[in-house]
Amino acid sequence: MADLLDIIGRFAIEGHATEVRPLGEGFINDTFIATTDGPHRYILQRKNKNVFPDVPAMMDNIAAVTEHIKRKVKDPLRETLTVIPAKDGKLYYQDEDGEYWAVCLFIEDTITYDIASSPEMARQGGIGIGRFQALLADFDKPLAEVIKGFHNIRWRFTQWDASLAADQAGRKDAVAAEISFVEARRERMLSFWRMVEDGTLPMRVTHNDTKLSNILFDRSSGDVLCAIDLDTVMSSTSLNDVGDAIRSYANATVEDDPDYEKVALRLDMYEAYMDGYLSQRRDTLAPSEKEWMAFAPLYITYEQVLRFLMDYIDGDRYYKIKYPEHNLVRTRSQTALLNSMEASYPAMQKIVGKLLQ
Ligand code: GN1
Ligand code: MG
Repeated sequence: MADLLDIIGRFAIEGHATEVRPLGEGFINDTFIATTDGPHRYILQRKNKNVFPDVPAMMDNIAAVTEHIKRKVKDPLRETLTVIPAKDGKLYYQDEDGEYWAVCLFIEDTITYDIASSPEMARQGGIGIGRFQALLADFDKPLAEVIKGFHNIRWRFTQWDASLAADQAGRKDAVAAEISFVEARRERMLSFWRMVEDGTLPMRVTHNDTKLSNILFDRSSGDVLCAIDLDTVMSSTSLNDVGDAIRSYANATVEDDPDYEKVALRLDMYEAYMDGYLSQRRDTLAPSEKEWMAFAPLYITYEQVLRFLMDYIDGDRYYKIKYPEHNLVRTRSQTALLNSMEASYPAMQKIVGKLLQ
């Protein structure tokens, strides 16, 4: 492992770092927290260069978006991330092995969660992403597409077809049932995405990774503070942010629970999240966004099933895994969630309809 104290020392932090230790459970990057003899703690991340082909462009996106937000909020050091540049002014440091590192301020007195424990927490989460989108509604600089076709199911099918054809890990036959589940929904999902392609659904600045654990809550008030993990901030449909959030907030359990019986969409959490989100966005959404709002969680959960299963078929090359069948368990757990969402879809439509009245 690289010398973490040396690496953090390359950044324009206040004081000197005294200790650096691992933090959190991200699937993609390696994350650490650095204690210093100065006033702040910092987050140090090794950005995954297999996932992010252009880390400098990604950091430019993050800096541009956070600076925009900072100009609008009361407490700019708490209500969004603060990127700390390297001492040479770059937004990252590249070590001798070619690895990219980035630093931001650690926001004190905050907490993150993996499962929503109350509808109020879900409502706060909805407010958080609604506010994030609202603050960026007038952001007019171009953003780099940090991951090609990230939530574009047409592109995902291109990758999927190639994965199945290659069957690199020889696992395809063992997951025939899971593959059929994906194939049975291909056309429905493509027809949703077509509305993004033809402009029926507008493009907006979106977060694209809105799961509950990417939201900071104020430890004392319990109120939402801000969205973190801004790696995938890009242009997309706002519906994806809602869908990806519901995938975690409204799941009765964690996304990789191997006890599939425990997986279920909780309509109380769904309603609370949507109430919070729409409190910030109701007046600015296009009619098409309102019309397709309830479908968003189905689309993004489907995409997640496909991505987990594709990674399993590829031999676990994208997501970090904790045990050999982890990606298969993730696939099945998210499949159970999608089944539950499909059963609840009429009820979700009713809830959105009521909230939009
Ligand atoms: C990844 O980086 P992290 O752990 O917040 C992934 C998301 C998935 C999520 C599944 C860049 O998010 O798209 O939804 O795992 N991020 C990337 O939990 O692929
Ligand atoms: Mg992430």
